[in-house]
Amino acid sequence: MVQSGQITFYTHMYSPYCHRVHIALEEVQADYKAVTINVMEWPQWYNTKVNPITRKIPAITYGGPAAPPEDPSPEAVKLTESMVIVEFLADLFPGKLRPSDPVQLAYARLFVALFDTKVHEAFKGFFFMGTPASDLLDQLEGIQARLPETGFAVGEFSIADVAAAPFLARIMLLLENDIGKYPVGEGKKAFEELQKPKFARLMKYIADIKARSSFRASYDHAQVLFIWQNNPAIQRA
Ligand SMILES: N[C@@H](CCC(=O)N[C@@H](CS)C(=O)NCC(=O)O)C(=O)O
Repeated sequence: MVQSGQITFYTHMYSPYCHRVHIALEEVQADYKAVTINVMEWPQWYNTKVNPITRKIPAITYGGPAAPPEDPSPEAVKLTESMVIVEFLADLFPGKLRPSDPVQLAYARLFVALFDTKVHEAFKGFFFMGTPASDLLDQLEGIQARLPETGFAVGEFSIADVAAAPFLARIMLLLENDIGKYPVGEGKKAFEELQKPKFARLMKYIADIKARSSFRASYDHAQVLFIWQNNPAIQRA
């Protein structure tokens, strides 16, 4: 299959889940229109007309006749859940994002699952609840242990890296700037820990991700920093 209809991508720069879809759209070089959702004044039309299932971003509409983003055609396919959309894009653009070898594909999906469970839990714990950094660092060490000596998570760039990149970028950004509910200084301390030789492979992986054109096209460091600095959910009391 190839893209045969319009793609409207509902997103916001702060969201790591939206960022996954953005990276995938850039990787496959889809023809798409991005629509930023005002997360401070969540639009009712989004919940009723685009994503009544989870009412979360990201979402896409695919196909159907031309229509304004806030009133998509009933004929357009509506999809939500970041990795469902990423896998859909991998189907629309065969040969990209998925390794052809079934074992490597299974490993890629396992990597995604680790991010959606353990890394995400540790991310929420440290930045949103102020739990000790050790759990986050342990999870990052576990991720590092799964990486091959060189290249991306399963060699070629794949769905695994699409899933991981937004979280790794935000983890580094938040730590370096000491943003989060943990005690002052704990973020910078964890950031320094990650600069030690022990984490060299993970840091190289993150550098490779950030150098990728799909990442550069989908990430504005200053803007994401500003948004997270002002995110009320992770401000210290
Ligand atoms: N499992 C979902 C998570 C999506 C998600 O949590 N989106 C957040 C933004 S990062 C959201 O829309 N939050 C708004 C809300 O919960 O009202 C995915 O993979 O897409």
